[in-house]
Amino acid sequence: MRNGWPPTLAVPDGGYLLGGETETENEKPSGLFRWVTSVDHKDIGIMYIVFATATALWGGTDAMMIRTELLTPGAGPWDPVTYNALFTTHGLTMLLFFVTPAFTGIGNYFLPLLLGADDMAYPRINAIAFWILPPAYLLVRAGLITEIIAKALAVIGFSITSLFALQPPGTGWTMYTPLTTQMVNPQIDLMLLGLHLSGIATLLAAINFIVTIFTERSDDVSWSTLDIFSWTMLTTSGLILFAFPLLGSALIMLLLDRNFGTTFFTVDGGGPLLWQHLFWFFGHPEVYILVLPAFGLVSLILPKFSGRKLFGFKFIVYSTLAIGVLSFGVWAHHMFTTGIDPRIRASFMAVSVAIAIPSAVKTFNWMTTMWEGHIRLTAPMLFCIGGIGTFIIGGVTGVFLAAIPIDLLYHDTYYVVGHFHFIVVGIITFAAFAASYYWYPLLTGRMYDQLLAKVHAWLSIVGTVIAFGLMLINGALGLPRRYATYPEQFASLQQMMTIGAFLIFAGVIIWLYNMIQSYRIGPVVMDADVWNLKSIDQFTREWQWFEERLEERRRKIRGE
Ligand code: HEM
Ligand SMILES: [Cu+2]
Repeated sequence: MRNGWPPTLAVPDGGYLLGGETETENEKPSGLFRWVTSVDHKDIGIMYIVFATATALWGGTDAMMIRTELLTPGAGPWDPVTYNALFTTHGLTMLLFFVTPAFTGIGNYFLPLLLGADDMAYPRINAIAFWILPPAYLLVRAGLITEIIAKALAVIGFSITSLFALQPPGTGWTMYTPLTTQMVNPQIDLMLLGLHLSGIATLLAAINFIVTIFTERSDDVSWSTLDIFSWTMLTTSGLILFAFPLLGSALIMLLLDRNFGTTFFTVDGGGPLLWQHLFWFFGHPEVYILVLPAFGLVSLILPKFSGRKLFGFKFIVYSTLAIGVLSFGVWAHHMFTTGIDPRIRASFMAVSVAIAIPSAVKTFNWMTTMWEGHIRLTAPMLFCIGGIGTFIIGGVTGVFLAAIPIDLLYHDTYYVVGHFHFIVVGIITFAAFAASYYWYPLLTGRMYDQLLAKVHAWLSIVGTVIAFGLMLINGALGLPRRYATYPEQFASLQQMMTIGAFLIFAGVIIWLYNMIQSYRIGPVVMDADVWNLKSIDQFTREWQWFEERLEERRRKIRGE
């Protein structure tokens, strides 16, 4: 609690959550209607974040069920069909409905503030892009929902068997053909439609970001003074522009194959490999679409708690752009074992190894930023440092996988699962958590419980290293991924992985509690310089905006 203000003025303000302090915001309708009709970038940002939190919890439940099933070598408590559905929906949910909306939400809220813009370039399209997402997600999850409804009805004596027609999809998030063309389950069609719809939403949001950054910048924000997070969002949006239409087309082709007898992916047509080429030409850029905003957040937050400016700003921007370009040239490293021409394979190996260079540039710049700095180990900082550490492990294992001889051994083992989880849970989720703590005072006008936040950070770091570190080991020992059962000798390592996963999960529960409880009763922020950024000359634009709102509110209370 900062001094200087009488307690009567101690109402939370700034941030969006209390709303209603500028003229236009006073005219907003209240309650649910406000949210459904809002085109304000801050409201939409918050809705994205809430949506992403909900889907992450749902996808996280899948993960916990997967880990519970794997506690014992045999099948159970869930049967293998359910198990297949679990890793399918887990992957799709986390990649397309959690990470992407989470960063879109953070971008929506903060980009206009960082750019000095009034709003996004197309506020209405912004709202549409968001509102497409919930129905898209429900389509992907429809099987489970109808099943629950059917079971609930059965309890009260109604039996509607057609509600059981939709089986949860067991295709894997990569939806490889010929499996996906042959499975009769109609839920797969709904899933493909849902994914297509979500792709449209993602594209609309990306176009909005690009146009906003190009046209809505305030006069004093030039390309060289554009902040690092906006740079990464711009690059990510560019990748989306090229990658997602391709996914959309491939999904339509698959739907046509399934329902109208076309032969895009059948043996006498394009063949199953065509799907893999199309899918991974989307899929590899997609992993960078997910990770670049996380890089941006680490680059933005780390200097604030290192007491120094970001080292090599220009090179971080260049490396972002380089990753963006290169990421379209490596897709076949997911296909090394499919028997594609060895000469082509070798060139994909070269580019895949090369993409580690710009990644390493970032890592070294982050370390140099911390070098001889004044490190303050707040929760956002812990998550940044933890994220850099896990990214190093994820990146180095990626370089190993990019080497064809090693990939021939490790492909489709737990090693791959370990590799990408060090990145997707390691740096990506950690960066999102770092941002949630760093900007929490700005969003809510209150402070979170800092001790709980640090406990959360440590649980996440330790849990990640246990869960996914052991996956690397188990994979190297030859345990294949995606099976509901496994040989006895892997049992103890599997159980330890499950413990690691539950540590991460416990951290998430603490985070959720902290976010909600602090919003209700956390100490009110009276001074916009929550992190003492003025002293290190890093009191950036969004905090200045926050300070103005605090002042405005005070003038109002004083009746000026
Ligand atoms: C340093 C750069 C990286 C390299 C060289 C690299 C290399 C690879 C390779 C060769 C594979 C294929 C392994 C196999 O299936 O046999 C792979 C899989 C994967 N990587 Fe990476 N990777 C890198 C960074 C990343 C990043 C930044 C992400 C995520 C944001 C990521 C996410 C994934 C995913 C999701 C898969 C598995 C896809 C699947 O089969 O389900 N990788 N990586
Ligand atoms: Cu890849």
